[in-house]
Amino acid sequence: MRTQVGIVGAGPAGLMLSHLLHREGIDSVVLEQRSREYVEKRVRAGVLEQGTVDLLAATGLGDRLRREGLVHHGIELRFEGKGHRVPLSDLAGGRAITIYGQQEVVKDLINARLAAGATLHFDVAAVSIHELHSAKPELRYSLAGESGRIECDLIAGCDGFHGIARNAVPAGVLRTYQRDYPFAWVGVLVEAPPSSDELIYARHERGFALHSMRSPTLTRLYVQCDQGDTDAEWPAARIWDELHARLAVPGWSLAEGSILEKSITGLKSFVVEPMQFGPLFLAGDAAHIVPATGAKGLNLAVADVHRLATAIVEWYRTGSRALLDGYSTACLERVWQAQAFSSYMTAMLHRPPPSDDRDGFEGRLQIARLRAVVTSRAAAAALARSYVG
Ligand code: FAS
Ligand code: PHB
Repeated sequence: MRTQVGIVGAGPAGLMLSHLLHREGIDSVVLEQRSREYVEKRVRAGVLEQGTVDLLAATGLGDRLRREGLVHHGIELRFEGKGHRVPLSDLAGGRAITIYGQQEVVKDLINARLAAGATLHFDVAAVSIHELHSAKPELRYSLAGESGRIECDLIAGCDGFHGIARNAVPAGVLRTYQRDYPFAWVGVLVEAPPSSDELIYARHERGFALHSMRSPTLTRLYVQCDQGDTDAEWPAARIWDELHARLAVPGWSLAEGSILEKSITGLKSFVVEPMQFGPLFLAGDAAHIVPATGAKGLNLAVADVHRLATAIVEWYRTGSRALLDGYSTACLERVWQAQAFSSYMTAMLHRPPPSDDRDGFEGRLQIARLRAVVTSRAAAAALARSYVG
């Protein structure tokens, strides 16, 4: 089998890349290890930056997003028992965020690709990448017990942090940067109307909490837990106790409801440089991970593949490799800005382990940074511009 671009992974990065290439008449094959049902059900990101929304809308994926997406013009920061609204759009040139679950983006992309007759294989096993030194790099895989090979011009590794694409690069070529945070998030999807119209980020002595949502009847909530905490250590009663305590401000209450989904997600910063090797290009979580505090993960993945698709189209149209050769450098500029913002938000809002803050200095710094944001328009504008992207 032959294709122009072989894509490993049908998450937001792989699907969006295939969609963008198709719109320019470039064919691709997408190989996904999980089932369609699995990837469409995975509850992950929820915040779309203005640029992501604009790209989805400009490429024919805006209908349901416009109907069901919740456009927000502000977020609330809560600390020391008080709430402070950050008017994002007023501070960031009118740009807004849209709440629209990652699984909805994935569903829209899969429907669009299948409607366009895409070669999109689910339940694919043993994907491997070969011949990166030749003009005909290859994907090999097993599907329904049959082994397959696809000769490609280019290969995109969109297979997330635990994928195989990064490992196809010869040893010694890639440099990795990593920070593992000593805490994680317990995330719950709750069948209850959101208790606030906007997102609430809360810094509390007991730990961080986040109030988000997915629809007028679905609330998405997170509480900071220790790295390594297990599902069993966080029964519903404990989750609700911590949410009520950490989000509390006078005159406000959090609506409870049945927990439809619960997961514990570690917080990590990770970057690999460069994000390309010969005909192999890494995009999204395959190349970088950001702590979810900045709501950047999904948006970075989309930004990567938008840049990659543009470069690939340029190469096929003109033969120029300039944009392809500059892909990694251009992406990493944005990646490190997102890392910096996500690290700033994470440090400002999460309770450090007591051993890392014996005298409470870190806690005082957090309050000082939060007070700066809610008293200085310049500080608030800097946060707003980074947050809306
Ligand atoms: P993805 O990981 O989404 O997709 C990679 C795909 O490749 C997967 O479908 C996987 O099955 C497939 N794959 C892997 N190995 C393969 C192989 N060998 N062969 C074939 N296919 C293979 N971001 C936020 O902004 N906010 C959040 O709240 C948030 N929560 C998250 C919670 C969790 C548990 C995780 C893991 C991530 C979360 N993220 C969040 C980040 C997340 O949204 C990612 O940034 C986003 O999924 C990136 O998309 P992709 O790069 O496509 O990677
Ligand atoms: C979410 O709604 O899932 C969400 C929102 C903001 C974040 C992280 C996750 O920073």
